[in-house]
Amino acid sequence: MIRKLLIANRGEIAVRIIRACREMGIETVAVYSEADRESLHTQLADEAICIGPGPSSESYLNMERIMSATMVSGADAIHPGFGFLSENARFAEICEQCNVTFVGPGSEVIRNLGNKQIARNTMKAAGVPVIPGTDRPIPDAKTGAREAKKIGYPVIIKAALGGGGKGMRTAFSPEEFELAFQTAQKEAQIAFGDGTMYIEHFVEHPRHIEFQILADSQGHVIHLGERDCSIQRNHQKMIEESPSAAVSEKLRNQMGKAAVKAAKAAHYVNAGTIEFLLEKNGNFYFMEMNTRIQVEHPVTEWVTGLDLVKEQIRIASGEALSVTQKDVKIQGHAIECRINAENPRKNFRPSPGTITALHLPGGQGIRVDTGIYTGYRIPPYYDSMLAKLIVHGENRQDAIAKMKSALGEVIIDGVDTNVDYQFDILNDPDFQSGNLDIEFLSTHEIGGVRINEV
Ligand code: MV4
Repeated sequence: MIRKLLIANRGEIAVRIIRACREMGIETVAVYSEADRESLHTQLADEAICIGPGPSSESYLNMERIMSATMVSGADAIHPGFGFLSENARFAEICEQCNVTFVGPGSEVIRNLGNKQIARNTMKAAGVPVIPGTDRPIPDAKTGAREAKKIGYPVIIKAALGGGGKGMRTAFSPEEFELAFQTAQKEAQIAFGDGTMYIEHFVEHPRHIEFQILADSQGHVIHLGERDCSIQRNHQKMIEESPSAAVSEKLRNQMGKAAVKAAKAAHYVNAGTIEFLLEKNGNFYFMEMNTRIQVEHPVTEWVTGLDLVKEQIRIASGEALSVTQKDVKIQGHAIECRINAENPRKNFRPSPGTITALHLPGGQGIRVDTGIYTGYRIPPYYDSMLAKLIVHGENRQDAIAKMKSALGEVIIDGVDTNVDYQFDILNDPDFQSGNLDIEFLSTHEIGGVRINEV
């Protein structure tokens, strides 16, 4: 039983978690930095504890301070949200040692899935399709070049502790290999303190399709269908939708089965996400597994009718899943647009400042998850996402029309936002026909802006 839960996060996801707890009768403790004294999550929680100065390293990333706040408040559980400490195996381990329920999988599971090469090998052994590549760490460029030739060009060189694109380089020919390897390895060494590398064949123009799974401590594992997250820039997703225009009922069943197999192979418990690359011909491959609740979870909530944060908390309390696989029906179509304080015309430069006027859309089939309000001052320390606008329609076309209408209503004065840019993506003929892949934003001019290839 969880009586009191501490939210080790800020912004809209902290608010989202507080709301789930309130409905479940669980007391909430917010932690906040000095820059978040006036934030919505600080005000909405039953209790709030200041854990340090604005910079994340001195507050939301500081494990000692968060554990102190947990002990002082008497919270019996921690929800880490996303980002910050959410996928930190050491933090989950400290929770375990302190007898605090971590809302997420066990620390060993987080550690093994955090190593992308171990994860790849686990999935391959379990029969989940992986991209042809190396099964063992590649120590140097010379060994790598030999392996790359066997795999076949183009190849992608990845850091074992990578993810989110850091420590990753492509090589389209043997001539490009050595420099690509050295650059990727140096970056990995600096970013993760570990230069362990592996190599895969580089899949060109795939979609990013991820499957939401739920697994309870009794061994039940189900999937909740897919999200298409192909519209992204610099590994930051911009629009997510469920279902994907590229996934038929038959393919959903195939990929869903693989996702459940992947979760079981990892001994996974709680909510998780299996990322796949999907080729035009329907071939799909495991890429990585995320062990946190994700930003884009609301699109899955809307097409399945489930509350994923409540499911996470129930699972962490040792309860069984509230549904079985055959209860899961995908209904209608949901789209999420991330609204960021940034200027697309200035290379998406973040735009902190004060919100001087605000109107957010509403009405049937429209949901806004946010922590902003009129007069809110956006601190410069954290990421630029201000709100998530989520719509639900009977089908993809209806959902697109609803999203365009909703985006058209948004007023956020005082800072630059990507709202108009989002509107222009939804207006694009290729987006509308579902003709998209992970290169979409670098192969289309959106509102006069084309994103440079990374
Ligand atoms: C790939 C790939 C193509 N082929 N692996 C991006 C971050 C990390 N999750 C792995 N990533 C990729 N791995 C092979 N073998 C292309 C990407 C990739 C990507 C994947 C999903 C969404 C956007 C992306 C943008 C660039 C590269």
